[in-house]
Amino acid sequence: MKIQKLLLTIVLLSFILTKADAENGYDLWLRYAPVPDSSLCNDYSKKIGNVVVYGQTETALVIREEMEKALSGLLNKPVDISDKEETNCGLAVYTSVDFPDINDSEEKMLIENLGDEGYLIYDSKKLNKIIVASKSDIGALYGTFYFLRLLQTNQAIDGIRIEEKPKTTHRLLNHWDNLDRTVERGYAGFSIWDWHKLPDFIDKRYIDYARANASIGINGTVVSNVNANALILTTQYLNKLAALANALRPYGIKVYLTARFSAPVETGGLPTADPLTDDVIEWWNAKVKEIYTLIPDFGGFLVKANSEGQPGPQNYNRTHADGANMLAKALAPFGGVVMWRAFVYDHNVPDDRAKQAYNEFKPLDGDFLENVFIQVKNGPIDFQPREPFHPLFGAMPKTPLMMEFQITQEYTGCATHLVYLAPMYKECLDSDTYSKGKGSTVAKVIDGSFEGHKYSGMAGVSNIGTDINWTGHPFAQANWYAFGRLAWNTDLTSEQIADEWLRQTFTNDQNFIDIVKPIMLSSREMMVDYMTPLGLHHIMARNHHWGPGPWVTGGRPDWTSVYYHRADTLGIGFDRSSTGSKAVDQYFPQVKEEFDNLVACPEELLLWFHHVPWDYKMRSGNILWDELCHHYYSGAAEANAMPEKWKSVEGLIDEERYEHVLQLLNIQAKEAVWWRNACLLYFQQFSKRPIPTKYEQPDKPLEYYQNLNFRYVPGIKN
Ligand code: GCW
Repeated sequence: MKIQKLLLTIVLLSFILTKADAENGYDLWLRYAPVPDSSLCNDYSKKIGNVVVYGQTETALVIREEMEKALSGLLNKPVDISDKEETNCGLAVYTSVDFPDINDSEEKMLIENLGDEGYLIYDSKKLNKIIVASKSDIGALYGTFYFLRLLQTNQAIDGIRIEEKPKTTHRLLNHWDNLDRTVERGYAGFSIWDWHKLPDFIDKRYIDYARANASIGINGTVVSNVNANALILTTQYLNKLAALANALRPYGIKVYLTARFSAPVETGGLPTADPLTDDVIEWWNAKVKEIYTLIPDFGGFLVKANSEGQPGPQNYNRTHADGANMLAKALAPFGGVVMWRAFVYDHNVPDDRAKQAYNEFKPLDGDFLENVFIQVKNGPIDFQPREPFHPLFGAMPKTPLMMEFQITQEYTGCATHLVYLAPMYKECLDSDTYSKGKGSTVAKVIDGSFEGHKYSGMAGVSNIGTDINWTGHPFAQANWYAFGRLAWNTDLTSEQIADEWLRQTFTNDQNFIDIVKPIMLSSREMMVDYMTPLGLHHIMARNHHWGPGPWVTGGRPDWTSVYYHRADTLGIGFDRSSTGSKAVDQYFPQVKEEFDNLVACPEELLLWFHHVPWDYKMRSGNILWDELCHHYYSGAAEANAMPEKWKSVEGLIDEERYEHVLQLLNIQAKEAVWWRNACLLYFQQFSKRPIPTKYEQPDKPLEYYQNLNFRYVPGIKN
C-alpha cells in the first residue's frame, strides 16, 4: 500500500514538474524564467529590494503588473510592487515629469528632452536606487521593458545608465487580416481579432499582444487588410474597434484602419467616390469625426489604391495626391495620418514593373499634405528573398516615406522555414542611396532626419495568428521581435537582436546561443541560395508563393515567372541596365553606375539588373551556370545540415519547442532540395549544360515538379 502511495506521489510530482516545464511558445520573449545563476539572482534581489512604480494611470497600473509578473518569475519569489515610496526601495519607476526624487535639474532636462516615448534608466548613487524615468507613462513602460530585458538576458545592472528614444514616430504592424478571420499571407492560423465577439468580449490575447508589442516599442496596429473591406468603417464595426482600442491603449498602441477608397459608394450609398466631389469629402469628414468620437486617439488610415484591383482616385482620373490629401484633410484636425502605399503597378502599363511605383510617385513629391506618408516596400517588386532597395528612398525628399517590411514569410518559406529576417531588413536599411551624398542610407531617409519631417515610420506586415505560439514557426517570433527593435532603433545589429531574442525566448545557456545564433544569422542567405540566388526573383509557384515555379507563364505577364527571369538559350536575367529597361536610371548616379555595370554590379543582384550569358565568368572563376548550381547546392546543403546542428541542443531547452523546431527543420531540408532541383532542372533546359557531376543529381525529372499541385496552402483564398 505504502509503495503504491509513493509511486502515485512520484507520478503526480513528475506530472507537475513536466507541466511546469512545458513550453508552448505563448509567452514569446516575455517568459521571465528564473535567473539560473543563483549568485546573480541574489545580486539582483539585493539591488532591487522593494519596488515602487509611481502614478495611477492605466499605464502605471500595467507597469506594476508587468514588474510583478516579471520580477516574481525572474527572482523566483513573490515580489510586491508599491505605488508609494517604501523602505529599502532599490528600484523606482517615474511615469511623469513630476519626479519626487530627481532634484538634479540636468537629469530632469534630459528626461524632458528624451520626449514622450523616451526614457532614462540610471543607477543613482545619491538615492541609492535604480531609476526608470520618463516624462510620460508610456515612456516609463518602454523603460520598464528595457530594464526587464537586462535581467532576462542576465546582464549587470550595477552602475547602469541608459538613454533611449525611438528613431521613428510611427512603428506599426500591418495586419492583412480579413473580417472573416482569414489572414492573407498568414501562416499561423486565423486572425486574432474576434470581431464576432467584440465589443463585449476582450480576449486575453489582445492584452498579451499589446504587452509583446510594447516590449519592443511598437506603437500602432493597422488591424485590417490592405485589400480592404468597407464594412470595417461602419458604425457596427467601429464600436468593436473602440473596445479593442481601449484594451490596447494602456500599452501605448493606437489602432488604425485600412480605408477602402470606394467606401462612400459601398457603404455610404453615394454614386461616386471621386475625391474632389463635395459629397464624398463630406462623407469622409463625417466618418472621421464619428471614428474620433468613439476612439479619440485613432491613428489614421492605410490605403492601397489602384493596385491589384483595389479602387482608387485614378478610377476618377484623379491623382494619388488628390486621394491621399482628401483623407489627410479629414484626419488632420484630430492628429491622424494617412499611409498611402506606393505598391502600385499595372499590367496595362508596358514599362518594367520595377519602375512603375517610382514613375507614379516621384513626380508627386511636394504635393502631399504634411500628415501623409508614402509607404514604400523595401524593394521595387514585392518582398522577394533579395531585392535592391526601392529607388523611391531618397527620391522624394519633401514627403515622409514609411518603410514597409514583410514579417510574414510569404516569399521566404511560409510556415515551415527557419529564416531570420533581420539581416534582410538591415541590408535594406544600411543601403546607401547617395541622395544627400555618401552615407545617405535608407535608414536615414526614413527616420526623417535629413528633412526634419514631423513624422517618420516603419510598418511590418504581421505574421501573427491564433496559433498557440502566435507565429506558427517558433523562430518566426524572432522576425516580429526584430522588426520592432529595428523600428525603434535602426542601428541595432542583426546579431545583437538575435542574441537578446534567443536568451529571452529560450535560455541564457551559452552553449545553446553559440550553436543557434549562427544558424539564425546565416539562414537568410541560405534561403536566398536555395530559392533565388544571384538576383533571381519572383520565380515561385502561382498564388501560394510557397514552392518553386520558374515555369509559371500565361495570364498577366507581371504575375508570371518568365517575365522576371527571362531565361533563354543565351543566358538568364532581367536587363534593367541602360541597354534594357533602364530601371537603373531611377537610382542616384553612384548607385546607378554600380548596378548598371555588369562587372561592378554586386553578384548577389546580377540577374536582377542584367541578362547574363550562361558562360559568363563570375568572380569565383566559375561560369554563370556552374555558379548558379553552386548557390543552389550550397543553400540546400546548409538547410540539410540544420537538423543535425539543432540536435546538439537537445536537453538545453524544453522538449516541446526542441521537437517542434526539429520537425520543421526536417521539412525545410526537404523543401530546399525541392527548390534546388525544380529550379535547376528548369533552367537547364536553356543553359543546356550539365549539373556538375560532383553534386548529387536530381532524382526526379522536371515534369514531376511541374505537375505538383497544391490546394489549400495557407494564406490565400483557394
Ligand atoms: O505581396 C503581394 C501579396 C498580396 C498582397 C500584396 C500587397 C495584400 O501577394 O497578397 O496583398 O502584395 O502588398 O498589397
